Amino acid sequence: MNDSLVIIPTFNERENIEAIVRKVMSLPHPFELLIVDDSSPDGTADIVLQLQQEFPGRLHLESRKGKLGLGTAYIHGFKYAIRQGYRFIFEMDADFSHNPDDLIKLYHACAVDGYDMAIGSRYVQGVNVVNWPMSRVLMSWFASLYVRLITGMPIADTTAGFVCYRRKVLKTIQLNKIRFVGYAFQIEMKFLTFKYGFKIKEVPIIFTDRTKGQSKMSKGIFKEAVLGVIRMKVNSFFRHFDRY
Ligand SMILES: Nc1nc2c(ncn2[C@@H]2O[C@H](COP(=O)(O)OP(=O)(O)OP(=O)(O)O)[C@@H](O)[C@H]2O)c(=O)[nH]1
Ligand SMILES: [Mg+2]
Repeated sequence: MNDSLVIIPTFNERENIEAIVRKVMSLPHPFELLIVDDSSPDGTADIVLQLQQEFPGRLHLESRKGKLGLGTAYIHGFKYAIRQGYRFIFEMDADFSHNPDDLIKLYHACAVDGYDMAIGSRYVQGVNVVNWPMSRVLMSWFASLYVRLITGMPIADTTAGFVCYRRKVLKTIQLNKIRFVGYAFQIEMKFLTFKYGFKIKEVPIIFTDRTKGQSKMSKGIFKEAVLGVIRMKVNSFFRHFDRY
């Protein structure tokens, strides 16, 4: 078994899944991959099952019984990673918005430079987003600013979904207490990592809009986040963040 597990949640990613699996498998570091698929009606999981024969022991699949949200898919994956003993655990999208080559940079930040969390960040050096309409860039940037102001965490890209965690971070954060199920889950993970005093590094990356498959963004995501971030901050006043 290798020390690193990359978790990719999927819902209807038939057009991307084979290419992303092959790309990760071809990287110079022998990453293992866990696909957490929510019974995609387009048959994403069947493609993974086929590919498993080509990459025995390196490509893992967890299938859940319906679309249960990005956050819970990751928590499912994190628990799997802790059980299996991986030391470095990554989050990445299936749609090539995150360049798999950058996994090496995130790994380096944690495994060599000693950080506990490495964030593939769009906003740490200017704005590095390609092919998003200006409205979406602005929305994302202002969302990050809003979160930074409310939470006080010194992170430029608070909603980033391209992350490497050192095992002890995921073991310390009480995963069962994570409130958010959608994209705001990304904010909560960073907030908890920050509150527990772990060392966080933002690594500049270039984020590119998906070219294949469909977006799962919806307005409900914002509703969850806008008030949820305030609630999260208030709740933190009543919680102890001691590490044992
Ligand atoms: N398992 C699971 N995966 C999901 C769910 N929602 C989204 N995903 C996956 O999470 C990743 C990010 O979702 P995207 O739809 O790309 O979201 P986004 O990047 O904000 O939006 P676009 O890039 O515009 O599509 C992708 O790999 C999706 O397939 C879900 O409910 N369950
Ligand atoms: Mg995407």
